[in-house]
Order: sequence, then structure tokens, then C-alpha cells
Amino acid sequence: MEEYNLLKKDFFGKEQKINIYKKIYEIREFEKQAKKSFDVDSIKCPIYLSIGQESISATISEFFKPDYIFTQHRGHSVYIAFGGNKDKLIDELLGKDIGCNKGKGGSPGIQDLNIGMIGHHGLIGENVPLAVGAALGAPEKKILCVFGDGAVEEDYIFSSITFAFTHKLPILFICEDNNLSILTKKAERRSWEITDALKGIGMPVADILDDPKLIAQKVNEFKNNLPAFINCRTCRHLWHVGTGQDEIPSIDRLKEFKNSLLNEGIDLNELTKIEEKIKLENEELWKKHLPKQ
Ligand SMILES: Cc1ncc(C[n+]2csc(CCOP(=O)(O)OP(=O)(O)O)c2C)c(N)n1
Ligand SMILES: [Mg+2]
Repeated sequence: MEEYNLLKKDFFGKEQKINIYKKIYEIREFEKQAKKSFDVDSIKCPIYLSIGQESISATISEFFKPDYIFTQHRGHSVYIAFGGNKDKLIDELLGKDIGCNKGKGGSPGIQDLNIGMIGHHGLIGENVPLAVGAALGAPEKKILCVFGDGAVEEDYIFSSITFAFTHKLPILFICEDNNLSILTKKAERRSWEITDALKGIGMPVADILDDPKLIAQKVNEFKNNLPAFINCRTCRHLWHVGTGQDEIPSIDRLKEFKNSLLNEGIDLNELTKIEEKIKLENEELWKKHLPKQ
């Protein structure tokens, strides 16, 4: 895995760091409330939470502004990070026809053309060939394509990505590598890394932790030289689907990032104020939508 090196301060200053922290925190608070609402049966669709993985889309969205976004089933974090409408997301989770996908997609099928986001249809990794097809049809558009480490085992992924490389299609491929396909760890599933295979064809690739500093560095390095592929090693805190937890998460990137900001001299009071504001806004937001208890 690659390490952090020589990060240029001009693209990762205090303002960017705070923006990213805000987004990670905002997504975390949203997801915590989604979990609560699922647990009391207000949300009835199967729920795929992003808790633990928020730093990836939060950081990418600070530096890369795609015209289209193709995601898989774990898409809440991507939707929120890229400016999706949280009211419409809650309504979608509640199955209402005013939801961002008319209440028909639910948690795994978030789609909203207002932000160019095309939702998941059920087949793992299908968003990769779809993203490549879209790029072929509209090569002037920048595309973000996000999928998991399970998806990269589908045969159509490799052929699609290599096709995108041959045809220089401007897609940023992001693998949210939580080391799990439902319950099975990578080591039990395969003996290879997609990044090694893609290096073999000369494609710009990185294999990094989900640390915002590393993601910022690689996105800035690659964003004008697409297609490129970033494998971000992350940690899903809860079940694949649903809200349970089998083991204590090995890392909480939110806490780690906050500690790194404090170590760099960012004021604790400033972060606490940000957190309080986000918490309050999030509570108000959900209150508007949930049935009165
Ligand atoms: C083609 C296909 N095979 C299997 C499944 C069943 N399935 C749904 S989610 C999933 C695991 C996906 O893991 P990953 O891509 O790593 O995403 P994560 O859930 O870890 O975010 C599987 C195997 C499916 N939906 N489609
Ligand atoms: Mg996975």
C-alpha cells in the first residue's frame, strides 16, 4: 500500500480539511439517524449504511466535481457528499413517491439526475460497464464510478476498466475496499489485487487507506489524467445490510481524522461548534419527515 508523501499545502489547507471534516460528520450523523429510524421500523426497506466509510466520498467531493456519478448499493455517503438533497433521500428511505427515486429504489437504489447520480439496479458492479458506456457516449463529461471490493471480482469490471483506459475515457474509478463481500473477507475470496492487474496495463492506480490526506493527494494527482483507479482501504462498521454489528470496528476514520486535525493545531472549540450545528440540523431534518411518535 502507498504511503503519504510530500502533500502540497495549496490543495489541502485548513479550509479543505474543515470542509472534509464537516462532510464526514454530516454523513455520520445522517447515517446514525437512519439506523435509529430503521431500528424502530420507520424505515422498512433493506438498509445499506455507510458508517465507517464516509471519508472516501467526503474527500473526493472536495476536489473532483463529476458530471455523472455511478454507484453501487452503499450510496448514502456518495449522495450526501456530492450535494444530494437529504430531504429527498429520507423520503426515498421512507418509500414515499416524493423521494429522490420516487420511493421505488430505497436505500440501495438512490438515483437523482439533479446531481447526475445513476442508481444501482441490483447486479453488483453493473455500474462500471454502465459508467464506461456513458463516458463513451459523452466523452466531454467527467464521471465518478464507485464500487466495492466484492464488485471487482465480477468479470465485466476488468474488461470495462481496461476498455476505458484504451479509449482514455475520463472516469475516476473508486473502490471502497472494506475487505468484505457481505461476510467474506478478501483473503478467502481471491489471491490478487485489482491495482496490481491495472498497473500491468499502465493505468494510473493507487492503493491507499481512507485517510483524507492520502485521498486528497491521489485525487489531485489523477483528476486531470483520467481514467484512473483508486483503491481505498476502509472499515464498514455495521452489517452488510441492516444495522447490526458483529465486531468492534478496527478503526474509526472520523475519530482518527479529528485527532489529526487537533494535532495540527486546529482548535477543539471550532470542531465542537461544527459538530453541534450539524447534529442540531440533522435532528431537525429527520423530525420533519418521521411520523410523530
Ligand atoms: C452479480 C451479483 N452477484 C452477487 C450479488 C449479491 N451481492 C449483493 S451485495 C454483495 C457484496 C458486495 O460487496 P462489495 O462490492 O465489496 O460492496 P460492499 O457491500 O462491501 O460495500 C453481493 C455478493 C449481486 N447483487 N449481484
Ligand atoms: Mg466490500
